[in-house]
Amino acid sequence: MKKQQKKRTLKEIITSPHTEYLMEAHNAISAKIIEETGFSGIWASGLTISSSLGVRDRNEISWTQVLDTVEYMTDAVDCPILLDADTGYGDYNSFRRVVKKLGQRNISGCCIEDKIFPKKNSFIGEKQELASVAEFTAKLKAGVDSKVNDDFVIVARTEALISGWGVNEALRRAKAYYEAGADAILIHSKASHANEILEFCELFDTPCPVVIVPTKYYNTPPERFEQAGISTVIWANHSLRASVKAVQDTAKAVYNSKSLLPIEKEVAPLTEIFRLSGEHEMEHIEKKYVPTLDPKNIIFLAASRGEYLKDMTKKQPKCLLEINGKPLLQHNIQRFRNKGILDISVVSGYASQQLDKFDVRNIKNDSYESTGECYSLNCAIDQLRESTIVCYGDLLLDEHILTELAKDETDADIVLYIDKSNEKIENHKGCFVRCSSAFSPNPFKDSSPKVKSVVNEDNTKNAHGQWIGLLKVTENGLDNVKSTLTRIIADNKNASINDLIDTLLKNGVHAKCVYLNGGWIDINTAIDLEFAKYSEAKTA
Ligand code: SPV
Ligand code: MG
Repeated sequence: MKKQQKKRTLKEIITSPHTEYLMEAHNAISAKIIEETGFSGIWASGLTISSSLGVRDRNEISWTQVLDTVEYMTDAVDCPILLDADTGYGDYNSFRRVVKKLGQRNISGCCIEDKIFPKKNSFIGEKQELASVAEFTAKLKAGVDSKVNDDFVIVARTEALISGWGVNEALRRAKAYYEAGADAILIHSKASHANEILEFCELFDTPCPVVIVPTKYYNTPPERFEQAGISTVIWANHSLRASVKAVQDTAKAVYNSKSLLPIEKEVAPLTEIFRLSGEHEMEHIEKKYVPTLDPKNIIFLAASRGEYLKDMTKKQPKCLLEINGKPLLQHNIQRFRNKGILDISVVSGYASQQLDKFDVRNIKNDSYESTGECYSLNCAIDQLRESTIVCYGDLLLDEHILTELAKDETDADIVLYIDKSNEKIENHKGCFVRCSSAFSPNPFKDSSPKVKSVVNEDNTKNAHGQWIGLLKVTENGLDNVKSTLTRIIADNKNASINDLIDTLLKNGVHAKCVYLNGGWIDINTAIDLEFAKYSEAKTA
């Protein structure tokens, strides 16, 4: 498995000679936005992760729930994340496991503060109790010993100023934490000016990076921090606060107007949400892993009445003959849809309006009585696209033939489905053909036979088989098939698909032969229909 490498390590950031800036995020989408804005890294804030989950900043969620959240965040970005790990979620032993797990999950570092578990947010109440230096340094040491990689950063945060112990106590603690192995010291303050922070920086004569959180002394110009040699500034909660305000304003406007009109232009477009969640990658990923649905669309040629069926097709076309409670066309529609071929056209002629009720494209050949199959196919020429199946509307195909169709990949121009039998079938319209080799059960013999020529009806003994009434036009052959079709019907409006195949083969088209051994019925007579009912009942 490939391990995600961060663009820069958190260690590089905290030890850089310039002041660096981290901004808060509380979930993956906010992390992504912060990274794209250009921030060196992300502060995964305990306060905002908790409150975005609707709970208080008092260790109300478990540390594994924090870990899960921050894992989504780190997966979404290439910049490092510093997790606010509160007090380490317990004693030194809990912290050992936290450090190990964070490292394993590709979080760049964590910050722990010298308060007592369960902690409270620094801006709540006064004089919060601090952990002893001995206890906290032991916890730090245990964390340092549990790092799973050397780049993992442990920031030690002292709340000495927050709890009112003054700069000297903060310095004493910071020095001890550094000596215990902390990679940086976070000195926190809730004063509205930066005086105590700047004083701390001046007196802190330890070669240890200093991190600050100017939530309350926000009016200090950034140059002051830079002059003071501060390593890293954290904007600790502003993504959440910005989104809370934006959601409140939007919700209010929609609620009051009962309309999206006032806000539609103010909110991020949906395309932006798709972009942030990485939707664009799917096109490439789908190409790599999802087998293309080949073919994509089908044209049924179903214009004829089917006069051999006499009264049965007096009021309806042949493709609507009922087979075990369902019209033949419905059987076909369902079967092809199940194979992912959703784009279905039917060229109708006799009683064409009866096909309107089906959920397919009904293309009417109004001259069906005086024209042939090529003319019908030409009526659907706009639907003849790369990888299109053309199928007689009176064919009923076994499941295995459809599976064959769906998986078949080829660089041929057309694919012809050929039954290996050369026995004449009464009224079946498909032509007899010769191929580059006869059907063989030995797959090594000729694994890609080609159809070479159409054989005269009177000489079928020479044929390798007969075309069943099913073909596929591939991307390679599309232009050739279309132009040949146009030429043929300009000459002869009654031309059949056999004529089209014959002309294409004579012109040297590359026609792949897929041999079949039964598994299809061309319904032309009452006997065919009974046989179709019988075989459907058997497979149902
Ligand atoms: C946080 O963002 O959760 C912090 C910073 O710890 S503060 O809220 O200032 O304590
Ligand atoms: Mg916090």
